[in-house]
Amino acid sequence: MSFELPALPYAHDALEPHIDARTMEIHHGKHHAGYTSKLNAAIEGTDLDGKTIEDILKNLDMNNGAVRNNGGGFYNHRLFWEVMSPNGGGAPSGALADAINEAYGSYEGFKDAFAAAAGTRFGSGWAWLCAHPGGKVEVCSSPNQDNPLMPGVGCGGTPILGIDVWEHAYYLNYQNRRPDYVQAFFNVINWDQVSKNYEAAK
Ligand code: MN3
Repeated sequence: MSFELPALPYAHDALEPHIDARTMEIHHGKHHAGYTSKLNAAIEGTDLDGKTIEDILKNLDMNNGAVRNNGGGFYNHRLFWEVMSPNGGGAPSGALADAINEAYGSYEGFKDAFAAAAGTRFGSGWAWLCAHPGGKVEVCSSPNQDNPLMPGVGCGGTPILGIDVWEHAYYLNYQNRRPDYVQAFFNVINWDQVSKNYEAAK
């Protein structure tokens, strides 16, 4: 059994002007495809073959660089495409909004915390909103293609929302202006999907 590159749930240009079509083409068709094929090569014939990606990451040997980088890359980007939508933006609602308000005071408080995590992650990595068992939510960040499912990474919850802050995610359109990209990301967040992820994870 091998992992397959998931199809984008919208057209390459659907997130413009916030994320440009060329970035999406390269990011999905080259970067994510590369992580997927390298993950398959890394697990082929090992005892990881046939396991779910969540199982692989939760029980990861962090010294296994090929699975750490490419398994993380496979999982992280799959989540990333899913939590964006051309009909996104706005604010969370329901139980997720309650949990965000509990943790950060308000949606604006959450935005500040998330943007700070994304903005201060040095070099390449991700910022996350994670859910803990019981329903508490927490913002954290991680380097490279690590994510909080992996042992000892970030806040240790289940990622329900993530933003890729590698330069390949924004450089064509935003160059070095990572904060502008992060602010634009709030306009495409698919809160319906993030709520579903929250219900599944908490
Ligand atoms: Mn990426």
